[in-house]
Amino acid sequence: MTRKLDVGCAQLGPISRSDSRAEVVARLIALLEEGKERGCQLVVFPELALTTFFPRWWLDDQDEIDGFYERQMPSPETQPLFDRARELEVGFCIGYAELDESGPETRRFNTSILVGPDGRIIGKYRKVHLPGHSDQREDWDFQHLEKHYFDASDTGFPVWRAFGGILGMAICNDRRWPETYRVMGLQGVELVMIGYNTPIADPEVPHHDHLQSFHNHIVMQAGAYQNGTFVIAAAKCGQEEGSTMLGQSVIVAPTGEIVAQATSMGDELITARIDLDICADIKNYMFNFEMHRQPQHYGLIVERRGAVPPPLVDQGQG
Ligand code: CDT
Repeated sequence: MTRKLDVGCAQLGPISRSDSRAEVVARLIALLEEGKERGCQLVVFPELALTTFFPRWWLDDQDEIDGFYERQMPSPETQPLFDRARELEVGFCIGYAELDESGPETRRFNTSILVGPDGRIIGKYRKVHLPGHSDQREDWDFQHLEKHYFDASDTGFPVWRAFGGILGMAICNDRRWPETYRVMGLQGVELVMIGYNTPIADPEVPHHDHLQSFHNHIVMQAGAYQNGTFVIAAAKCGQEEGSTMLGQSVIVAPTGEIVAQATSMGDELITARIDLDICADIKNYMFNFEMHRQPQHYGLIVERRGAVPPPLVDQGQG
């Protein structure tokens, strides 16, 4: 049985604060339909793909805040996307803000789901690495308030057998952390689906703004290679409410090579035929975990959170 999969990475241009779900869902369906025309079996959409990237603002109006979250998935507004996926027999992965009222306390997550070609949800992932800050920074043009708007993940990094392979998800800042890929790599992941919203201007380190694209790609190329997995990463990009968001969505091979890359700063579908069997070239050789890993030396990775340098000692003259 062949394990070749035709995949699409659906980059999205800006979404305005005032855009309705219906307007956004129409754009997603257009990309899904283009994916079908181009032979895709699976299309990956960005993080928080249904709304503008609202964590850039400290908002006071609770009704407006709640309006950025989904209380159910699919909802009446998003159902057309699921229906179209089922009609086209194209699966998808999509990120959204999730409001979970199933327990005693309301919880809010930065979430993504994997949907099969039958329109049914296969798996759900809730973002582990929430970047930015939780306090208001009034003097910044754009803040990064994910720690304010979202709760910590309770999913970890699961993987699912789907589309003939082993698939996992990560969301934006997760892609910068080697642990993200390695935890899935240890479950044999062959395709990691990522959505991202990365503002180019970072008020903490403005002298790094010119490195955003370099950092974006280097982390995913390394994660792919070191774990022998494909990566599909879809950006929400362009001038969104005055904030310039990074584009350059990519599909990365297990060798670390970029096999497709978006060239616009708007809605754009890039595609590739990926052969999941080539993951084994890496998994069975250079990064053969069973043969070469030495976990007895890696304890600090899970025991310690922050770096603790050794104490300063007088090293004498000799
Ligand atoms: N959405 C998201 O996770 N964005 C972050 C920006 C971090 S700047 C505080 C990213 O890693 O791209």
